[in-house]
Amino acid sequence: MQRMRSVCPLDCPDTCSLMVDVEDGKITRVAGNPDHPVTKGAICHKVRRFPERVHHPDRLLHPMRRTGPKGAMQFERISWDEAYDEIKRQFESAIEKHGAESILPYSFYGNMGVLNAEGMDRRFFHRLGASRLERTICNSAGSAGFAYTMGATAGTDPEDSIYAKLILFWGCNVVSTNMHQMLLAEQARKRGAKIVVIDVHNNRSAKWADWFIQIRPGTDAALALGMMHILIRDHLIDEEFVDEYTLGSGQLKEHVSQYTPQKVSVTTGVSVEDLCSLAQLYGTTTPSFIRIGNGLQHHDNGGMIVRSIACLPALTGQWGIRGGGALKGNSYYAALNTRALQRPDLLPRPLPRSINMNQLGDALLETERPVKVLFVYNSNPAQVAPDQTKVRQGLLRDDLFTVVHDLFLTDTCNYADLVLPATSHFENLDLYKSYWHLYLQLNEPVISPVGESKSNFTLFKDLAKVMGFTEACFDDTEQEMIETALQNENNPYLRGVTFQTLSDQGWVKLPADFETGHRTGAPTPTGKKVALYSKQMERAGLAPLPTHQGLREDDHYPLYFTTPPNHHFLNSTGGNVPVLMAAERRPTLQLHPADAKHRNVEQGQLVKVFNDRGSIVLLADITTDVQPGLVISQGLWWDDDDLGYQSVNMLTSQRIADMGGGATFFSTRVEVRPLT
Ligand SMILES: Nc1nc2c(c(=O)[nH]1)N[C@H]1C(S)=C(S)[C@@H](COP(=O)(O)OP(=O)(O)OC[C@H]3O[C@@H](n4cnc5c(=O)[nH]c(N)nc54)[C@H](O)[C@@H]3O)O[C@H]1N2
Ligand SMILES: Nc1nc2c(c(=O)[nH]1)N[C@H]1C(S)=C(S)[C@@H](COP(=O)(O)OP(=O)(O)OC[C@H]3O[C@@H](n4cnc5c(=O)[nH]c(N)nc54)[C@H](O)[C@@H]3O)O[C@H]1N2
Ligand code: SF4
Ligand SMILES: [Mo]
Repeated sequence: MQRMRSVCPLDCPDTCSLMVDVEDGKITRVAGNPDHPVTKGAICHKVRRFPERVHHPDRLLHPMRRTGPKGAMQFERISWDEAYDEIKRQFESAIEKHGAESILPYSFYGNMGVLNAEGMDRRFFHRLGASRLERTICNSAGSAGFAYTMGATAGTDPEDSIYAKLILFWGCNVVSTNMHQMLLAEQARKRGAKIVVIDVHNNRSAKWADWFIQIRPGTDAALALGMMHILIRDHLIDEEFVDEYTLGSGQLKEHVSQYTPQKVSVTTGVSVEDLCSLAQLYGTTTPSFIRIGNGLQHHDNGGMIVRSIACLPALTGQWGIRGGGALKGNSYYAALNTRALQRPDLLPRPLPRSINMNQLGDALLETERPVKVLFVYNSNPAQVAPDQTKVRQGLLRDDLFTVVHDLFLTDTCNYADLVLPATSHFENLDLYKSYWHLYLQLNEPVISPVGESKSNFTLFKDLAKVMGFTEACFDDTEQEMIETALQNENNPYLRGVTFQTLSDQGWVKLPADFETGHRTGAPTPTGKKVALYSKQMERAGLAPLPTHQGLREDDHYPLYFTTPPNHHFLNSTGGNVPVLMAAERRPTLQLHPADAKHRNVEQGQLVKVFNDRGSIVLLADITTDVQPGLVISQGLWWDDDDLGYQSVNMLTSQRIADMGGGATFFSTRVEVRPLT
């Protein structure tokens, strides 16, 4: 038995360091690395069960070609050479008849490795001249809102949150989605901190917190503005900090006078009493730390919600105090040399069109400038993309050639013409950054590729040769690419970080300094000050001051429908691992007793959930964990014909959020009826 170091590749903020046991070329155990300062030996159940995923009996072992109609999951084995020949033929034919823009790559972060998620693939598709994809399905609205306010997606070092005396988890289900932030908050709690969760439902984190504040969907900006109103009214502002480090405080003070506690209470559903207590607690506790989640920004007004919350720490002078501040995402600190890594200079001029990944359905159904070849990797769009009725209608097109590179026959493979087997990250060399903690980590392979599987890196390097691309960048080895990526002169935090140190130590902590980092360092577009009033937003046609804006979904359907992740899957990853499925039991619809009674729905009954976009069947779970007017289904389950289950994204919209081209999954409205 050999015990080796690895990194968790999943799209999870924690980016854990792993210790992996390998026997006879197989992984027998995955555990948390006890030496890693953030992981500290603890990992989630999902990844402890990774041996069952990596050596799953359904793991794809060789390329396959479709033999039946689309949607019938009939394939025959072919060789890699045959697969490459076919891809080349399809690319060339699409380019000749419709131009290279008729080829669309579709990928996300199924594997967060820098080379495999946003490295050789980018070089390849840039050189090909394919349509560009805006990868906006996850955090882009909120990150844009945070950056407008703070100047960058840079917040508090989460390791410092142990010093906080008050922690707000705002639209963030940490117990399930960021477990090491929960463990750090536990340490803070032992030192006397109070933990508050602000959420639309009483989720696992709300149950663990000291105080749960239930809020109506999409009204968090109003709550933040109500807090500002009270902070100003009760003289709880750090005037010195505000004068020195913010812009537009006069305008903000005048603006928030309209957000009276009574008015905010009506909008948010939070009582005046709770609102005042929260504002006073926030205004009188130092250090205070806000972990801003992704859930609250999957809304029409998601950018503005995060932008509004991001103003709070500046008003009470929390930046520059160890343990104070806020964190939406920390990707800024680990900014790599993306120009060298991804080679955007290989793109043709004029630049190819760019397609928002949240509007895949429309893109596939577009006939003027059609997509003729869709190339999917690191993602499962037939589950995760909104408005599945349209997505699947598009995927079913006979004149669309679809390639899917994955480890399993996902629901997307169901529509593929070619399926290509992908390695797991345990089989690759790659570099990992985190969008939460400040460690860069190197992942070296611990087993050889399973079957004939290839990494994304190898696949796109091979395809470059197949297509006859002669640029030297397609000869790079993994190590060369990592070395290139680390050379970013514009990022002082990367100075001195080398492949060798990463290989020797496994990780390096980026030396972000909480004092200079935030008091003056955040390179804001408004002269290194926190933009309470944002001229940049004004220029972009957005409200320059934090503002509550309503959701845009047609209110023809009475119930809000929110579909956040569950505890045991990672998006749709893990939805085919029996032990994880068993832990989640079944896809359910949680609804409040009043809403159930009104519709004659009984506990455990099958219900139809529908709107104009589609209709799905779920098992009713009647509970006061949700508020009246809101129904919740957790987790992105795989389609199951026996259960009659289809993706919750049948009901969600391709509508784009107010900023960053973000997704609006949680602004959906539906009606529910007992299934007859
Ligand atoms: N176990 C597990 N962990 C994961 C994932 C997973 O699928 N499973 N996915 C990973 C990924 S890709 C991401 S982006 C993160 C997401 O993790 P988080 O940042 O925690 O975001 P969500 O879980 O989407 O939503 C958090 C909470 O916000 C609530 N919410 C919805 N609308 C609102 C609102 O208007 N206001 C407020 N205050 N709350 C609202 C949701 O119901 C949910 O309880 O988790 C990562 N980690
Ligand atoms: N209704 C609703 N929809 C949502 C969300 C929600 O909360 N509610 N969350 C949204 C968010 S925040 C996100 S981030 C997206 C996530 O959407 P995706 O990124 O598509 O996430 P997954 O469903 O995990 O699919 C990742 C796929 O990549 C594959 N994969 C893993 N490693 C590799 C590799 O090395 N190579 C290749 N080729 N494939 C690999 C996995 O097997 C898996 O099938 O979903 C979004 N969709
Ligand atoms: S999914 Fe998240 S918590 Fe689980 S092992 Fe991976 S990084 Fe750690
Ligand atoms: Mo995400």
